[in-house]
Amino acid sequence: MATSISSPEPRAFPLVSRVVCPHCWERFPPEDSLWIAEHAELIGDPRLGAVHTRFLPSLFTPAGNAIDARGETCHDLACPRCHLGLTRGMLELEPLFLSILGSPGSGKSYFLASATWKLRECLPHDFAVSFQDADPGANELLNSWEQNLFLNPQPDRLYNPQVLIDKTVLEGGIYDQVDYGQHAVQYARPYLFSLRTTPGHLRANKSDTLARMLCLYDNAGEHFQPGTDTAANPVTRHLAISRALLFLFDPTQDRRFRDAAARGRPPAPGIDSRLNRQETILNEAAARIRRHAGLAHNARHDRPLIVVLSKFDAWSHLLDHDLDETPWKRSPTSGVCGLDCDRIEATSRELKKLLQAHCPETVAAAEALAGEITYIPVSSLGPRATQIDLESGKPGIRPADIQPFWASVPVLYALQRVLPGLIPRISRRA
Ligand SMILES: Nc1nc2c(ncn2[C@@H]2O[C@H](COP(=O)(O)OP(=O)(O)OP(=O)(O)O)[C@@H](O)[C@H]2O)c(=O)[nH]1
Ligand SMILES: [Mg+2]
Ligand SMILES: [Zn+2]
Repeated sequence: MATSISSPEPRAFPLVSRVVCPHCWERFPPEDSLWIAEHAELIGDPRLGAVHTRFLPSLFTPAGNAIDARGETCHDLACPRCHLGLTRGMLELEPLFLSILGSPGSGKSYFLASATWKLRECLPHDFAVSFQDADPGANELLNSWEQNLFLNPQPDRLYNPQVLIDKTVLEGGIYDQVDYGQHAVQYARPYLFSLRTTPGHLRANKSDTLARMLCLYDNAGEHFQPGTDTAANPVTRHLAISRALLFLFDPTQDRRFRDAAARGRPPAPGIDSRLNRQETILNEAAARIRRHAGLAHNARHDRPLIVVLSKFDAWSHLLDHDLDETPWKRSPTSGVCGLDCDRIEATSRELKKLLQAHCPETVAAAEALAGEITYIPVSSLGPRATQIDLESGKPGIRPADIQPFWASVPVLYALQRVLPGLIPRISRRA
């Protein structure tokens, strides 16, 4: 039984003025958060069914933890609207939502796994920013993908790509069902990372203002197709509150681009035969953002749009020059790196020309949606990882050969655009 007092001690760390639930996107003051009972007999919640009861506490321990109706000290919080669990960091850090969208099979899940793996390395090492799982439970699936690709116990085996990372399903285990009485709603589970400056950072003394909770979502491509955004299935509504949009455009799903890449050379192994009209995804995203953010029907979104051209290993020869290095450099004076935005933006101009030549309607759809657009090439796997299995004749991926290319750059660039104090850009004059 816990020792109880009626109100908690003041916290040693400040809370945000408004929490944003990463499940249902409700905004509420931190003191409205519910607590999750811990006593084994306090089971049953009107919204979630047979889980520990959610409650608004009146008794707290001296350390500020709520005490449930059976006297057990509680540690976990929940959203007052959807009742789903909230990691404590959501109360302490401003959220930063980034949306990843793209057609089925465009490479979103592979990109997310490669990007987070690379960010874990370069953010602390090069930019003096810690990047950590804010809720290891919530990030479990993504962690297992990273493990399959980068820490695989049998790295020399050739794996079916869907064994390493399965196609993202449209319903089931990776979504949470909430019962609002009259209707049930399915929410997408967020992946949560805390971002904080570390002592070597140029603005380490401003660490509080630059710390963020990065919230990312991995939807199934089908969720971005017209007609799939409903009140019962609002799984893409993060689009409207995202600080930047990452649209994965897969050139290998466009016949004209694919034909240009294949001209005079053998087809890249492992590229499947599906073709998609990908600009429809962008047009639908634009309609959803305008609807949910309350914008006029032809208004441009004021957030950066990053068009991530995926599977660069399969079409890199269409770019005129080599892009071998990572686009950031260490400052000899400060010891931390700055992002080479000039280089990223020069590459973007070349990619835009390439897209305009092969699929101009995608450029037009991007320009109708956003005022600031950057095109960035990414390969989540690198040029050697995908090979044909000689026994089955099917494509496979050998983890030992995975070498992502620019996988972290879209997120680093998005962070630079929305939070320049956190990720500095290289200044040529300086
Ligand atoms: N060559 C190459 N293939 C890739 C790359 N990234 C992903 N792929 C292939 O593309 C397929 C689809 O990738 P996913 O990440 O599952 O695609 P998705 O966008 O998440 O698809 P949905 O979950 O259906 O929406 C994978 O099975 C990989 O074989 C890449 O960088 N290069
Ligand atoms: Mg997926
Ligand atoms: Zn909620």
